[in-house]
Amino acid sequence: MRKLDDIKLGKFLSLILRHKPETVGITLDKNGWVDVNELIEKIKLSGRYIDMEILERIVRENNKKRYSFDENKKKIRANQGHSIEVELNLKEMTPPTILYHGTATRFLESIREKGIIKGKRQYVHLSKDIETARNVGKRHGEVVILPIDIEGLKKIGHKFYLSENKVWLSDDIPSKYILWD
Ligand code: HQG
Repeated sequence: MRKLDDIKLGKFLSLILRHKPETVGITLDKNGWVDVNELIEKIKLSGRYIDMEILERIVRENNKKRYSFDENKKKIRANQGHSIEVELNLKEMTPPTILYHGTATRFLESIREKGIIKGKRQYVHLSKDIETARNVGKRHGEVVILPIDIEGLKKIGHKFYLSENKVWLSDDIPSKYILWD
């Protein structure tokens, strides 16, 4: 069985818990949870070593706190970032006046035209500070930070949610609520 480091195993967990659980023959329940023992067994069957101690360490130490156990540590799920449909039962929250979206310059023309869209994910991801937004954006190329007019969006009834690991999530953002200059 292959022994992966925690970062590689964490990425594999993201694939399973957010995008393609079928990779290891798992289905998530409607709230995105999966049984911990089943997850461990199925990952092992895929040829990668994992046990409860490793899983607990990843949940505890993952740099973005991407995963959570339920209170009995019987189930696990990703806190956000899903491309498959799951109901996270996120609480609607009021964000600060401005949030930031980090993206790449190559997307700007399209964003100006269509606004910020969810694409494959369930929500648009927004950051509370510029530094976090920069880290999100630079994954895609030459980074650009777009401040978002939260007050304006609130006036039109736009909803915002804060994930367990403090990522602001929202629906598509029309171009006119991006503070372009
Ligand atoms: C862009 C990571 C063209 C959007 C991060 C982004 C985050 C458009 C890309 C989380 C567009 C989608 C999410 C439009 C939006 N035309 N491009 N109209 N509207 N885009 O990865 O926000 O490490 O799906 O700007 O830290 O980059 O996975 O979203 O650049 O929290 O935990 O399309 O993923 O977290 O890219 O990142 P993504 P994102 P994890």
